[in-house]
Amino acid sequence: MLKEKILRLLKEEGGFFSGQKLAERLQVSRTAVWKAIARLKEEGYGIEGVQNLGYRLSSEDVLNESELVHLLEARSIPLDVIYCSSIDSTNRLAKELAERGETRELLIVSEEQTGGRGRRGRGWISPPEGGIWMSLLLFPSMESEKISMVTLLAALAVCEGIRASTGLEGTIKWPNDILLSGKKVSGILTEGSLDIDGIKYIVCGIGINANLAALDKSIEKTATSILLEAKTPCNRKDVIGSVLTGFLTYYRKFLEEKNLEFIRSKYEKHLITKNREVYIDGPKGGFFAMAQGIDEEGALVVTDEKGDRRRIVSGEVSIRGLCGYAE
Ligand code: BTX
Repeated sequence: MLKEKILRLLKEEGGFFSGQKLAERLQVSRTAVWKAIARLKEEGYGIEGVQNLGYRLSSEDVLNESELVHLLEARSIPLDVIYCSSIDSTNRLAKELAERGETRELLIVSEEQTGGRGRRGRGWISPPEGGIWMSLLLFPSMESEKISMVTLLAALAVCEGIRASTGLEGTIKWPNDILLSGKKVSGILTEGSLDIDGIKYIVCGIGINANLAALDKSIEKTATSILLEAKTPCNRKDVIGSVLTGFLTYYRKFLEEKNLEFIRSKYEKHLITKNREVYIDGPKGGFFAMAQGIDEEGALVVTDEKGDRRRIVSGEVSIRGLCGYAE
């Protein structure tokens, strides 16, 4: 297609490419070039047009199927891609596809989610333009008790991926939140489906507030975005590529090792809860404790007020002095 050819030439050129030269090179009229440029702009590519100089690609922070396929090829990431401009929830779609017989490992990315999901029935606000809302559909051969450990692998990969692609140092709030300056920039929701033989599939959903210039009123005190922290937009494809590369490396190793010992010290290095007083709100009531670290199964290890060591496998953990004691 003409617009793809123009995009490739603009990417290769780096600087300005005159409309006349583009038309000659591609043997089309200048009107056709102009129309194709207009379509690329509609798709979100930043294209600057300057009289006597021509066109220049000023921003290519666009997620679409061909950009994502190219990204995965360039990074040798062996996943098939589904891209949606808008969907209720990428996790929901991944599960629907698996239930309908999908057998490929998939990456599903949407520019917007209208019904993004968090844990325990909570929502995940996923506006268009600037977010990274994605799910991985995977078919691991492992015991069902290990599904929640995948969340910890993803949290570490997100934290490290954000640092590799933007330089920002994040922290992890056990088990599934990634924070920048103490505010939530990313959340992870891992879901699984079981049958009598074990795990049928898992879906690991990752939401990252990447280039969101403003946050919904309901979360503005507790959440942030890469753009707000770095004061400059990130390249979302770089972030996705770094996160996926890290995640798949950890995930494959985890399938061999079958526990989290190999990431424990790295995870703990980013763990904001470590050596902090926390409040654990569990199904049997809440209590205060000092958080130590994680064990090889991904449980949070704490010492309670009586000095007893306890393993927390589920429940909400909040940290004194960080967004109050609320979730
Ligand atoms: P969570 O239950 O730990 O966090 C949900 C809570 O986080 C909400 O109740 C709200 O307070 C807050 N919140 C909502 N939206 C945002 C946001 N954009 N940024 C920061 N805080 C927010 C976390 O659940 C798991 C989130 C997974 C999201 C991904 S996106 C792709 C995939 N598809 C899908 O539907 N969910 C996952």
